[in-house]
Amino acid sequence: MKSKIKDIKARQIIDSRGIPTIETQVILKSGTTGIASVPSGASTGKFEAVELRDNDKANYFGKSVYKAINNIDRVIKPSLEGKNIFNQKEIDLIMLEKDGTKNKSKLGANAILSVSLACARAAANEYNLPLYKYLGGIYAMTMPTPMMNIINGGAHANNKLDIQEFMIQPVASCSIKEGIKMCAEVFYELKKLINSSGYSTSVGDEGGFAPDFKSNAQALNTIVEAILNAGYSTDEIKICLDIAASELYRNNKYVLKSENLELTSNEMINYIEKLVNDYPIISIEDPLSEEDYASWRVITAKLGDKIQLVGDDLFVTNFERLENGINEGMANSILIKPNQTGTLTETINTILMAQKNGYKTIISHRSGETEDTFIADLSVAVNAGQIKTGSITRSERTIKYNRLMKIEDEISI
Ligand code: 2PG
Ligand code: MG
Repeated sequence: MKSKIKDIKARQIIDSRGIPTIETQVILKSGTTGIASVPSGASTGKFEAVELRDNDKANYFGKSVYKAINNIDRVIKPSLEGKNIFNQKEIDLIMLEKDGTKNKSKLGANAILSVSLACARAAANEYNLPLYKYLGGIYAMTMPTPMMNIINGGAHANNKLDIQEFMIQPVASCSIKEGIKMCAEVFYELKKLINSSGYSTSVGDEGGFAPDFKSNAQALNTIVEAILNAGYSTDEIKICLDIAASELYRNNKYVLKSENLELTSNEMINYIEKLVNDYPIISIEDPLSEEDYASWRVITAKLGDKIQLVGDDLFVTNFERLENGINEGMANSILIKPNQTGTLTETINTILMAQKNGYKTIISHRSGETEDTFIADLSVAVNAGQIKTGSITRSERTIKYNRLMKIEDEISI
C-alpha cells in the first residue's frame, strides 16, 4: 500500500554546458522519494529517441524544457499515481503507451527517462538499498574498467582534432581505485607535455584537454609518451578512441580536416587499420557513420577479432538496431546511454541482448552531464565490464568515479 506512487515533481535544471535539462522527484505514499536527472548529447545519433525542447527563441535560445516538464505534470503523473514502485516494467510500459510514438517524440525521451530513473531510485530507497544493489542484487559484483577521456576533439572542443574522444583504459588494473589512479597519473604527465610544447591545457566538454594539436597523430604520440612518462607500459594502459564518424561524413566521404583528407569508406577503413597497427589501440567507437552499414560489416570482418568496435550512433542503445547489427555482423560492442532509448527497462533489455550475444557493453555518460550518478550504479548492477564517464576533471564526471570507488568499498567487504 505504502510503496505506491503518490506524487511526481519535475523541474528545470542546467547541465554541465549550462543548457536546461530535467530533474524529477518521485514521492511514494510512505514518504520515500527518488530523484534523477537526465543528460544531453552534442554528437547526437540520428536514430536516438527525441529530446523534447521548447524551441522558444526567447527562452535559453530555444533550449528550455518546459514542454517536457508539462508532459510529466499533465500526462505522466496522473497515469502513474497509485502504481506499485517495484514494478519498473509496468511503469515504463505505461509511459510508452501514453507517448505512443516510436521515437518518444510526443512526451519526450527526456521527460520519460527522468521519471523512469527517479522511480528506480525511489524503489531502491524504499528498500533502503544502494541503487546498484536494488538493480542487480547479489549478481551485481563486477566493477567496470574505466575508459577515461584525456583529450577532447570533434564536437566537444573548438580545436582542429577530428577524433572526438581520445581515451585511456587501465587494462592491467585490478580495481577501480587502481584504475583511476593509473589514469590520473597519465593525465598529470599529459598536462606537462601539452604545457611544455606550448599548447593550452584548458579542458573540453568532457574534461579532457583540448589542445589545438595539428593532427590526430600528434595527439596519439603525446598520449603514448604520457603513458610511458607515468611509468606504465602500453601493455598496462591502452588507448581507446571515439571517432564519432557520423559527424565527419559528408556526401559519402569522411572529411578529416586536421589531416587534410577526404576519404571513401574503404580508405577510412584503411586509415583506421593503420592507426590500430601504429598505436596501442584496443577500442574504437563509431569508426564509421551510423548509416554506412556495408562498411561496418567490412571493418568488423577485418578488425573485429583484434579490437573492440563499439556501436554508439550505430545502435543508439536501441534493441532492434542492435539485433539487426548482430545479425548483420556489425561491431562487437555497444555503448549504452539510457537517454538514447528513454526508459530503464529498454536500456536493460538492450544490455541483456548484447550480453547474450557476446557483445561487450560500455555504460556511458553524455557530453552534457548532470551530478546524477545513476550510470555508475547501473554499470555495476548489470556487470557491464566497462564505463565511459569522461575525465578526472569537472565534477559532473568525477562524481561518477567517486561513486564507483564507494561502491567498490561496499562490495569488496
Ligand atoms: C559519445 C558521447 C559521449 P555525446 O559520442 O559517445 O562521450 O558524446 O554525448 O555528445 O553524444
Ligand atoms: Mg560516441
